[in-house]
Amino acid sequence: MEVQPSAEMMKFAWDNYKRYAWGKNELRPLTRNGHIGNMFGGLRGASVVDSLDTLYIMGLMDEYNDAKEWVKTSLDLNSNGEASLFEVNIRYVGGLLSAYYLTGEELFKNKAVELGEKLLPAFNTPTGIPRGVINLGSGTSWSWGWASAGSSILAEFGTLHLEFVHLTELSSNPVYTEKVMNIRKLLNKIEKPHGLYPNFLSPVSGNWVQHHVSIGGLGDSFYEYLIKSYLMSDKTDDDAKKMYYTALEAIEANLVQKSPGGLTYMAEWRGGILDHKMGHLACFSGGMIGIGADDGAAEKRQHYLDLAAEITHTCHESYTRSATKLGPEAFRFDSGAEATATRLSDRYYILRPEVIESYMYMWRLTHDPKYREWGWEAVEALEQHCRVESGFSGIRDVYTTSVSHDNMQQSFFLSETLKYLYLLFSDDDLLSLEDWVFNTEAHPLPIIRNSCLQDDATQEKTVSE
Ligand code: DMJ
Repeated sequence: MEVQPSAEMMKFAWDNYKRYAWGKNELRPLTRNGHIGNMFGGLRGASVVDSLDTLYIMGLMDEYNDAKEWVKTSLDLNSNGEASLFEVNIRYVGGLLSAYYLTGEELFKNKAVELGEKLLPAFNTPTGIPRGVINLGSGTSWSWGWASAGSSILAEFGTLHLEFVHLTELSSNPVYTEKVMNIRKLLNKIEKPHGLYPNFLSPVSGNWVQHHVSIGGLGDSFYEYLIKSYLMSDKTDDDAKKMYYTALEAIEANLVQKSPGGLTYMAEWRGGILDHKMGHLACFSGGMIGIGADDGAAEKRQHYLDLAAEITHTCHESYTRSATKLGPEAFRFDSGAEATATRLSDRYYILRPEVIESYMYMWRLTHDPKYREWGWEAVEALEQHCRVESGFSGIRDVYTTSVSHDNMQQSFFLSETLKYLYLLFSDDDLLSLEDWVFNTEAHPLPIIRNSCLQDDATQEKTVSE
C-alpha cells in the first residue's frame, strides 16, 4: 500500500516528539527539547493525547501503542495549575473521547470522564456560564486577566457542547449535557446586536461586555459547534440548527464582504464598524458553511455551497499570494491590500489547520479536484519551509523564503493539520461525514443515533422555555 505523504510527515513529527520531548506538551524542534507552556495547568502530554486518533487512523500502530501506554502509565489528571477550560476540553477530553470511540479501549473513556468531572467547578457562576481558567486540583476558577471586565469568551464557553454531550452518553450522568444546554438557553434568549453574538459575556450578569464580533479568534468555534451539535444529534437538535442559521444570516448581512478584486471574506465588527481583516482562524468557516449547507431547499443549499467555496477560495488566495505559499495569521482588505497581511505582526504561520480543514470538507462535498491540488500545494510548502531536521516548525514571516523558524511544533499540527491532509487524500468512507463530526481540534466523535435529545425532559425545559 502506498504511504500517504501526510502519514510520513506524521511519523516524522511524532518520532521527533518522542525522541526529544516525550511526555511534554509540545516539541521544540530546533532546540530539540520539550515545551510545557501554561494552557493545560499541570497536565502533560498534549501532543500524545492530540495524536492518538491520527496515529490510529493512519495505521501507525507501533506509535499508537506507545501513545496508549503513555496515557495508561503517565497521564496524571491529579494536577494543579491554571488550565484553560477550552483547551483542556478540545484537546484532552476530545482526544480521549475519539480514541475511545475509534478503539473501544475503556482506558480512554475512563480518563475522559475523570477529566470531565474536574472541569465542572468552572460552571459554578451566577449564570452557569463557565469562567475561562480553572485549577484542576482545587476547582477554583477565574476569568482570563486580558478579557475585559472579568468576561468569558464566546469561542471558549461556546465550544464545549460536543464533548459534554458525549460525556453524558458515556457516563450516564446528565450533568454535562445540563451544563451546556444551560449555556445554549442563555445565548438563545439574550438580545443580540443585529442578530450577532459578541465575543465577550459576563458570567456574573449574563450580559455582553463588548460589541466585538468575529468569526475568527474569540468567536469561531461557537458557530462551528452549533451546526455540529445539530449534525451530531442525527439532525434532531432543532434549537442548534435554528440558532446556527439565524447567526449565519446575521453574519451574511453584516460581515460578509466582497473585495474590489472580487474576493469574498468575513470582516470583523466592532460596535457597528467593520474591520476589513480576516484571521487564518476564520478560514475554518468555508468547511463549516459547506457541511451546514446540506439542509433545506435546493436553492439555499446551493447558496451556502457557493459561499463556502468563495470563502475557501479567498483563504487559498491568502496562501498563493505569499512567497512561501503558506498563509499569514491575518490578512486584510483595506489600503489596497487583498488577502495579504499588511502588518509585520500578522505575517507568521504556526502550522495552523483551518485552510486545509476547509479544503478537506469542500473536497468531500464537491469532489472538485482543485481542493486536492490546493492541499498538495500546502504539503509541498510545509515540506519546504516548515520541516527542519528534528520536526516541523512554524515560521515567522510567510512572505520571505529565507525563513525564520519559531521553534514550535504545535500539538494541533498532529491532531488537525496532518489529519485533515490525510483525509483529503483518502476515500470518503474513512471517517465518513455521514457518521462522524470532528470537534474543533479535529477529534472525530460519532453521530448519536436515536438520540434522546428531543425526548429528554431536562433539555426540553432548559432550551425551549
Ligand atoms: C486549534 O486548537 C483549534 O482548531 C481551535 O478551535 C482554534 N485554534 C487551533 C488551531 O489553529
